[in-house]
Amino acid sequence: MAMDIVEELLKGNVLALSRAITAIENEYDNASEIMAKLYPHTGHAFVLGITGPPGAGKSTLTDKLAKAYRAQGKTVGIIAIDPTSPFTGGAILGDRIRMNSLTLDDGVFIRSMGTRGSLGGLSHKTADAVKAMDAFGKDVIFVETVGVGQSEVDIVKAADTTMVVLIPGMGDDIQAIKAGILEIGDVFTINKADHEGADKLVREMNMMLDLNGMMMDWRPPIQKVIANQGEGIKETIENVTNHFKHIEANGVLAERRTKRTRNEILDVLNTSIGKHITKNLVATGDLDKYVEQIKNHETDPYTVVASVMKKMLK
Ligand SMILES: Nc1nc2c(ncn2[C@@H]2O[C@H](COP(=O)(O)OP(=O)(O)O)[C@@H](O)[C@H]2O)c(=O)[nH]1
Ligand SMILES: [Mg+2]
Repeated sequence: MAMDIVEELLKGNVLALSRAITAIENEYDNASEIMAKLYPHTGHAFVLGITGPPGAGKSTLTDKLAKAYRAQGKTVGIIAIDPTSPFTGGAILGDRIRMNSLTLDDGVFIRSMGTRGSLGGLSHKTADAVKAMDAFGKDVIFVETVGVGQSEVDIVKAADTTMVVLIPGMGDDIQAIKAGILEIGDVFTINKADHEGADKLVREMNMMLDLNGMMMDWRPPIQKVIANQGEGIKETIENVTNHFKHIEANGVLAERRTKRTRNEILDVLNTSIGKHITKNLVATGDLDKYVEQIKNHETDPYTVVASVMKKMLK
């Protein structure tokens, strides 16, 4: 039984959506074809990136926000990225428990993507998984990712609006991640406002944003939240909605999407060229030949690559 994944996905078959994302994640041969067929059906979903340090309450917050969107009658997709675990276990299992109440709602689709030890290619895979959910018909898609390093910045580039979640008591950590969060945060959430130091953190964030914000036409709002008690959720949704409306009106959304498409072409191109050359190198036995030559100190990897490139691009 060969099920037509794309046809079934577009009909609303959850298993097909699941399989499509598995194909994307594992780079199966049919992944490109699936994406090509899904592409015309994308572009309707609102994509919300949620990032911040581990344990900040991102999953708890996602659970509450997702429920609020469901109450508005919107369908929800959630992609939880876990760069720490080489397997889709551990923290993801915790996420599942945190989002437990959602798993019974068939208007919500939750998918975790492990990085299997490397973040390479993950931003591209995440973007494709978002598209699969978009084509499936999800109205709002969450991308939850840990941290604010460059890899996470790349991942949240798939988002229309990015929320950075911070918590009190991070001490000097906030200084260290300052540059990263100012660059990517459209909306800030100070979660665990039941803990001491929330107001201080809000003040610090305000100061940072004021210093940074002279030239910005969007001043990222800062909202105190107690996610596990559902406090500040309504305001957070409002902030997110306002941001989306803002970028829709001033053309930034269109700009971001154009940039994304541009990067996508380059990404796919780089990957395909890389794969093509690698395959060829292995199939012809040239790779083994080069390894032998390097072992004998006759050449080095850099010279090898230079000559391979020269040959391939002729
Ligand atoms: N005190 C307090 N704990 C919270 C709050 N929000 C979440 N938590 C708890 O913080 C822990 C980590 O939450 P989680 O959502 O898994 O964080 P994530 O790693 O950012 O996804 C869990 O035990 C939550 O119950 C909050 O507002 N206040
Ligand atoms: Mg989480």
